[in-house]
Amino acid sequence: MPPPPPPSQGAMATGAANHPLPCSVGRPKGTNQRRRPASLSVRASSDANTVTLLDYGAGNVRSVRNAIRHLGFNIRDVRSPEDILAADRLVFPGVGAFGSAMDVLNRTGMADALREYIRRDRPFLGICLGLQLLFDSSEENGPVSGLGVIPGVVRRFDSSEGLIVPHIGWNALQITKDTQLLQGADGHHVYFVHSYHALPSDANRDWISSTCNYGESFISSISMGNIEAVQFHPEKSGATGLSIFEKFLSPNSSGAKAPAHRKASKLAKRVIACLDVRSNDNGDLVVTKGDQYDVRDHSSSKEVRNLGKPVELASQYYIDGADEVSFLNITGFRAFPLGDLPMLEVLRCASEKVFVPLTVGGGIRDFTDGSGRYYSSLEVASEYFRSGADKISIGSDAVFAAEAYLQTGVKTGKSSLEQISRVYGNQAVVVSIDPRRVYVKSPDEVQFRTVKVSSKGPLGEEYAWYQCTVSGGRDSRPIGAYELAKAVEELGAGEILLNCIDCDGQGGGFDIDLIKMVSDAVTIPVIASSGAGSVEHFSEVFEKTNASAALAAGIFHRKEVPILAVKEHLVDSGVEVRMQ
Ligand code: 1PR
Repeated sequence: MPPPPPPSQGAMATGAANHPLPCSVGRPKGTNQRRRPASLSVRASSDANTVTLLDYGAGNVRSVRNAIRHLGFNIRDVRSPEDILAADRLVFPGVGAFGSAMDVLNRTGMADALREYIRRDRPFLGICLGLQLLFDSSEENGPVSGLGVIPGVVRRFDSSEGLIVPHIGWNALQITKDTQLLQGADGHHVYFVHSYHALPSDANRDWISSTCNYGESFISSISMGNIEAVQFHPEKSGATGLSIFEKFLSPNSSGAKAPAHRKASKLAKRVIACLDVRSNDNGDLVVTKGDQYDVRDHSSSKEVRNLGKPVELASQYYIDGADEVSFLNITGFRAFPLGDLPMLEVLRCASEKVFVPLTVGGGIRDFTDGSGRYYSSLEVASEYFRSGADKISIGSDAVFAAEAYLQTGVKTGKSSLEQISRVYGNQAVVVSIDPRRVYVKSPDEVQFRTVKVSSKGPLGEEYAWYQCTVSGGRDSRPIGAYELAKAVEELGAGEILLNCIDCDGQGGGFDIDLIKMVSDAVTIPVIASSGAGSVEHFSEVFEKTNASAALAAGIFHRKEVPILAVKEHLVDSGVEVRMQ
């Protein structure tokens, strides 16, 4: 298995360059031709149809490749500095940490080639770290010198006042310069994931084409002649992002987005569609859905409920406006996940069609297979990233890591959580918590954090603590959701997916007591999950808690509530969301 990329400060952890089999899902039978979007005309020469990609090997840029191909273009990879100078159109999706990226660019002679290419004003699009590297220097593990094309410095967001860092999610651009690239993007949200940002100053003012506000104003894009760069991820920004990409790849395209119905002004609350995936009794990989984690039908057949095909549903939710899609391989704890090749294929195919972030979880842990071969959790996660995941989610293994940490007070650096967040950045690591409510008469009865519950327990109990479980709710552990959340934040989690077994599949609303307790306790984003049954449940969770996102499964799979209805209701309730 190839080695993983070096640490990433904020660039997305994306899948690998190539995969062996073309994804046939959704293509005409008997062909693996990619479908050309209707808005693109057929190009006369193959060169006009080819874009050069600078993937300097520090990480995986699968999502960028998928977006370029989706728009009907071929990719030519840079192998030497000469390839940069020969490019007609160059895309530079920076991945990894600033310092290591500059090391590679300097060592290979690509830094000089890039400077020369930019000096010649040749078409260039930098993405995320690809924007930051243009500046004089970065404070990331530094100061470290950058390419020095644009005056200014790159600095970390200041979390000392409680600002949630990394900046993850859909935020609004303040467009300051009339550019072709951002035409039509005004008023739309685009997807950011980063901890460092370039600071606007008098010296770089002429370069700035948009800024964004998150705690402070930072540079979200630059434009000068043919040189463009964006801090956000157009390849993960849905139709708005693809339209921006298309305008760079095909400057005469009419890929302009329609004006936004409602103007984006700040970081949006996210609505996430979740697909619990497992094999049914016939061995087919299906999307299933449990009642309090029981996914078998209550009829005499006791079959695993089958609510659809994973790639088809994920693609539909993307079209319907989901801000993210999560796949949870719910039996991953039983078997070796890398043995589950259909799951990896699902991810590969979904990532070719879904241009918003994809999370995958289930079975991320160290594993020794039948022949004695040892696989680290990092290798498992790397395979998920290579297959198209932007984030991975850890359940059971994070509980064991947190328990050990709380017992000893020592961060060993060896847990899956610590290793994966060190290598891919904490923005790429979600911890999924599966707690069950335990009522108590008084907080003194337990050593774990309790809440005064909104509805009393069966014996009139006024308090509850939330006991964490592993193996899909099968085994209860001696740790509460509050304690777990705080511990995993310290160990490097970038986000928490907060389920509640009691509410799962019940449609009675999110567990507000639990979500408020946890989202008040941590400074990383919390995704509220389990129990959504109506649009009002979404506005309630955003009004009463600090959740950054709300996730639902059953109501979307059973087509009871469309994603659009959720978003329109949130807008009417004064909650900012991304509208397509
Ligand atoms: O422990 O690292 O292998 O990860 C396993 C992952 O699989 C965990 O994220 C765990 O939450 C999930 N999982 C395991 N068993 C089940 C099950 O249902 N039997 N699904 C399961 C968890 C919960 C939610 C669900 C929401 C929303 N599903 O993700 O989608 O509760 O549902 P709703 O809107 O219908 O109420 P590991």
